[in-house]
Amino acid sequence: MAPIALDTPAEPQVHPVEALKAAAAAREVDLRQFALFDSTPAIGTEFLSVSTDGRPVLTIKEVLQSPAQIAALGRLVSERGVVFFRKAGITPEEQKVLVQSLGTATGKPAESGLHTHPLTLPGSQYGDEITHISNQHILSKEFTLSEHSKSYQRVRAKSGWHTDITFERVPSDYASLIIRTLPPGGGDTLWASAYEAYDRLSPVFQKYLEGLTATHRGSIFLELSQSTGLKLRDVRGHPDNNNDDLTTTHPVIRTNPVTGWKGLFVNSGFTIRINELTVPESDWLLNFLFDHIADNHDIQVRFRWEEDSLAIWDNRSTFHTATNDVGPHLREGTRSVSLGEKPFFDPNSKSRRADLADKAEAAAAVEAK
Ligand SMILES: O=C(O)CCC(=O)C(=O)O
Ligand SMILES: [Fe+2]
Repeated sequence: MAPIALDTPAEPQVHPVEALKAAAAAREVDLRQFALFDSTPAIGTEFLSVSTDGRPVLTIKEVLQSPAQIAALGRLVSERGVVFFRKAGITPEEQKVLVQSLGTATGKPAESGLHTHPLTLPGSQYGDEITHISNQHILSKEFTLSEHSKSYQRVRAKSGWHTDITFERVPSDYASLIIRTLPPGGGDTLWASAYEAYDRLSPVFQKYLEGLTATHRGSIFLELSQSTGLKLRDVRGHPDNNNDDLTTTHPVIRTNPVTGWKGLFVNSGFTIRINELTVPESDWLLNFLFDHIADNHDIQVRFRWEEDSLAIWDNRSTFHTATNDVGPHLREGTRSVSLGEKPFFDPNSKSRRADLADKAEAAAAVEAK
């Protein structure tokens, strides 16, 4: 079966082998020599700001100065889904440099830059390529949540799970977030692994999903544009991200070109339809998959923000959601989103578990010699 790549071009823009070569170069730097821990077996790695066991502390400022460490960090983020730094102390400008360099170092197409959100107002506080995240405003101080709460109301926390900007033809690879105004308590963010969500399905079900494609639409932003009269931005980090219907099609199972692993690529924020199914079948399947992501806390990590914490995630292979439990307190921050390749499914790619098992077996064989 040929790889499923949708819209144009038919072939993936980053060949997995090329991306894996770039990743192999990155492996020369082993970030595991630094003070860190894996948050859960499935997802998340956190770099410590104080070492308790003699391993050196790695700061994100040092990483930004080292092309080899940037490449290694890109690979680590893609493998672990999300990586955290405490006491990061970087500016919104540095967040932009960070995500753009992670993508470039791991082989993203030259045409893919930083995303400009469709509803970013010209002249906005942090420029076009930083999204202002706030529990009191939507995207910009002009849109208060109280005015636009109808489209933004979330009755059940689980409905907040999403992957960023999958309504774009060329969606995101890496993203970074810093919560700069902390509420007195709460406001945690959760991430879930798309690799592990795929691995939890039976082989028959996995195969079935591999043949499907889905429609993604930025409905909430279309509604906001209508209700405010604001024109959508039409060049959004890639020449192909210029459509004003904020609608596109992607494969349901996506290969991450950095790890070569398969992941589930539908999300309750933006995926509206499985194209090959009837509407009731599609609704049933999507609801099952959305629940699969939200209901399994052992494929998730929950992060408690502190002053200067930084999260960096791979949007190709994770889902995330904020926790809306801070009441009247302000919680706000800055997010930068880099664009990657056009999503593709490579039938020769592996699942995370299968690949890790093969690697463990190969390592055991070497040791036994
Ligand atoms: O506020 C948060 O914790 C997450 C917001 C979000 O979805 C994002 O930054 O992409
Ligand atoms: Fe998000």
